[in-house]
Amino acid sequence: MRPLVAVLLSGLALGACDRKPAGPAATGPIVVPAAEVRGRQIDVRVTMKGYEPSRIQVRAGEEITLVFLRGEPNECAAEVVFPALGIKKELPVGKPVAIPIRAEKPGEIAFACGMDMLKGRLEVSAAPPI
Ligand SMILES: [Cu+2]
Repeated sequence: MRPLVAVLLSGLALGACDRKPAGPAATGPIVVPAAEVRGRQIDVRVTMKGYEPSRIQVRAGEEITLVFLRGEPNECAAEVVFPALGIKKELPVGKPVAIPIRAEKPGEIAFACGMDMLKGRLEVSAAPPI
């Protein structure tokens, strides 16, 4: 079921893609204070198309900081929720929000808007052998 949903969603995203700049900071790295970032910074832009990127590859045990930047005022995107991690954050328009995460186990960690309409996921792979 899950792969089918993913294919459908990515098809929708492609169909709606017109690559217009969505205001300030629509491209390039998102800037947040260094003190808010632990480990690898991964930028996620929130647009009417959803989360970009919506699939994020990490390794188990890796420390990452997702930096969300909501680029449009639609209320749908006003918060992001990671149900499995107990994380729920407001995303003010145009203000980057850093969310440090450490995925302990291989698998998937879903995130979504507060209405569960926009969806994304962390794809956590096993840590490489030492
Ligand atoms: Cu929503």
